[in-house]
Amino acid sequence: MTSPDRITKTTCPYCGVGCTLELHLRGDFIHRVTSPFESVVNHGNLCVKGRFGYDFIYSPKRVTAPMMRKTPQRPGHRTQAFDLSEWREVSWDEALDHVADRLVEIYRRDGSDAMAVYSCAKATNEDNYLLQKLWRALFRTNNVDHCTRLCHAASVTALLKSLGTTAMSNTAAEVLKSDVFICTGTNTTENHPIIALQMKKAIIERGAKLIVIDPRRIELCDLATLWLPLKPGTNVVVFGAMAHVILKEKLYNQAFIDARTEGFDAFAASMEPFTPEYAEAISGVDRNLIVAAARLYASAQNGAIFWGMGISQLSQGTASALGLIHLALLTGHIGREGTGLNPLRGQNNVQGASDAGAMPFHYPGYMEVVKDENAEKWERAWNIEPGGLSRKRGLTTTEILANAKPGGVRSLYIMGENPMMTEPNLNVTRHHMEQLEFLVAQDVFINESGAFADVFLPATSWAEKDGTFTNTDRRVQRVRKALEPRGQARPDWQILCDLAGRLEQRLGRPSTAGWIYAKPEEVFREMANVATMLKGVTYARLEQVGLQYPVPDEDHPGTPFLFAESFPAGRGKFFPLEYIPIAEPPDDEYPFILTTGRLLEHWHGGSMTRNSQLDVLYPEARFEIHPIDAAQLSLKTSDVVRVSSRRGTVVLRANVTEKTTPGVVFIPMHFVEAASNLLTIDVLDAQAKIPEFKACAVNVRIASESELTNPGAVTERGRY
Ligand SMILES: Nc1nc2c(c(=O)[nH]1)N[C@H]1C(S)=C(S)[C@@H](COP(=O)(O)OP(=O)(O)OC[C@H]3O[C@@H](n4cnc5c(=O)[nH]c(N)nc54)[C@H](O)[C@@H]3O)O[C@H]1N2
Ligand SMILES: Nc1nc2c(c(=O)[nH]1)N[C@H]1C(S)=C(S)[C@@H](COP(=O)(O)OP(=O)(O)OC[C@H]3O[C@@H](n4cnc5c(=O)[nH]c(N)nc54)[C@H](O)[C@@H]3O)O[C@H]1N2
Ligand code: SF4
Ligand SMILES: [Mo]
Repeated sequence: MTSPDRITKTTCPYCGVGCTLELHLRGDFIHRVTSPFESVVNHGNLCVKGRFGYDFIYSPKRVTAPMMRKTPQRPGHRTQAFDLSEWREVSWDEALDHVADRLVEIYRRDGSDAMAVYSCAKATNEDNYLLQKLWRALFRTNNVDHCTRLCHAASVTALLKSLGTTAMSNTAAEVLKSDVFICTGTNTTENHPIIALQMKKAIIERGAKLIVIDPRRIELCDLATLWLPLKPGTNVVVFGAMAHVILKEKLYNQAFIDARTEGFDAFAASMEPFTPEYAEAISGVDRNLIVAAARLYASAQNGAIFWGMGISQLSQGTASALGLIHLALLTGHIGREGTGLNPLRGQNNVQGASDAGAMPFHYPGYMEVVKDENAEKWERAWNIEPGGLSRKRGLTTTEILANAKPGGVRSLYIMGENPMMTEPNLNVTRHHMEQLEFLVAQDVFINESGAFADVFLPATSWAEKDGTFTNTDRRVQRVRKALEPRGQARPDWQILCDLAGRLEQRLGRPSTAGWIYAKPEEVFREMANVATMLKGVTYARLEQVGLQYPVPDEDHPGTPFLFAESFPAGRGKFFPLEYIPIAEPPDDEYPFILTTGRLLEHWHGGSMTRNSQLDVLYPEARFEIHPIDAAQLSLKTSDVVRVSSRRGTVVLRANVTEKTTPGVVFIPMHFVEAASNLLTIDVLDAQAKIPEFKACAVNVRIASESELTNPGAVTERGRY
């Protein structure tokens, strides 16, 4: 093997586990990725994405020069341009001046409500902090959001309501101290593979017992003591029935309930109807399995709960997450090592982007925008006149696009997101995108959304910049520059500072010198001085190993688990719950429930992994259907099927597999040729505004090979 001329230690750009990477470099090329055995998060283990998924940065499809559309785009007539011949390469000055001119023109004409931005959970804390600062400080709007809205929004809403905080309560590796744990709505082996390794170790080496509650036969079922295969969207009933059993059999922890919670009586009364018999009728799970799961979890010494998108991406997402929080409050399985409530965060830096204030209701550090005292703190920090910052909650991602119309949102700036693959009901999303007056995309690739833009600004990837990411267990870790930027690409934070200077000038806002930073470390300091949970985090301290916030001062060692003494909300709150079925149940015309999700080898809309060698491992979308259903349709693996919902159609090859359950079919979300979001429904959870990605009704017809070029495709081209 060729020896490297240097090795750069950094953090994986894919998932929220936050594994440490060592990039082995020769000149300009990463020729190998390893991980040090002593890495705290992953002990030298990496999944296929961390090990082999880095090469998208060298893809010939990557765009590394600023670009402007040749044909001016008009609202209502905006089109997608994938072919670079439809773009004109321009200088950074021309691109940024144009962006500044157009944004200021729209702001002067239509005011703050016309301005909106999508921030980026792939980018660093520093990038995200600056983006929200820019729109808040200069355009006086809170219309700032990012993919967390499509992700754990319901978990966050439920955790805030009940406990007063949002992050995972424990360190993922503490599963090794749990004797019983629940995995529900998380396909952990594919989506958080290194945490799944720790779970397997807990079971195999430490004898822990696992309860899986999931409609699909995910890999962890092989190691589970109990698997409860519920129908999609019936979480509230199953968790309610578990609570019912715990209440009826008096398996709850009275001392904990008395000392640490409130609202128990009303909650207990609301659980009366949730008998195991009723739950079996609604969810399809054998009542005995529900009783056994309740007993096993309640009788644990250290019971932990891990969950993912199967909980939050439903119109009853908030209620589903509350159902889990209730189980922990009932049994007192929280506030100790190896117990707790663990929503596994998805993107490498979704926790950090949220902490950094890339959200419409909160400043950095979860300070609510509607409260004067919070706005005043940031007015002082950003040298803004008193009363200058908006006290009005901004729009969420889905609301931003839905408001793209005259009198509503007119300009959108997208830093590293791809709504044209990742929002629900893409035909409607496309219509909204077309209505925008001005659209900027700042990304590594011109993705399906950037193809609609007026201006494309080339950002560097994680390997070409410095900064920090915050992983799923609140661990702030360093990202280190290993390579010079490709072409003319620039780090997000630099692009934003350059743009901000131009905007300040045009807006005539007092120059605060607030946009001049020598390095990301200075950006981090500015944020941590006000967002006090990060106060004790410094780059110097992160040099060796990450720190888990809260870190209130520079001597504080970090906080591996939360709630030992109390909850930020004081007492943990129970809420009465009722069950509401999914918005679109199956019927004669659309007899299957479609659930969508992920594959180990791919990432969301595919910009990164489909431009990587990983695409060779899993090159084509597959439609998963159970053998019983396949037999009725006379369908075999590799046959071509046409799958339709009331909103759209995709054509793809079938995979007949017991990984799914009868009546439930699955399409991964990664493939533009068969974009699952053409089918999904855009109903939202009323409280968290998260779409119901996990359940809609579809029908299935056998199709011919020639139909494989997708009739409802969101893009004109086959793929990147
Ligand atoms: N390889 C890879 N890894 C990733 C990602 C990726 O794109 N690719 N994305 C990252 C991101 S942003 C996220 S948010 C995470 C997501 O990680 P997961 O939450 O594991 O993601 P999904 O694949 O959406 O799987 C959700 C699980 O919920 C189950 N489910 C579906 N409906 C229901 C239901 O009604 N009730 C219950 N209890 N379960 C249900 C599904 O069967 C599936 O097992 O993954 C992260 N990791
Ligand atoms: N049907 C269905 N839809 C879903 C889901 C589902 O389960 N089913 N899950 C939802 C969830 S949980 C999530 S999190 C969303 C994800 O939704 P998105 O965030 O929209 O998806 P990504 O494909 O991860 O988009 C990230 C973009 O960032 C770019 N990028 C990478 N690094 C950088 C960088 O350093 N700087 C900049 N500027 N850009 C960068 C990539 O090229 C890519 O285009 O999808 C949601 N959509
Ligand atoms: S588990 Fe997540 S962080 Fe670790 S290597 Fe895989 S994708 Fe990267
Ligand atoms: Mo996510």
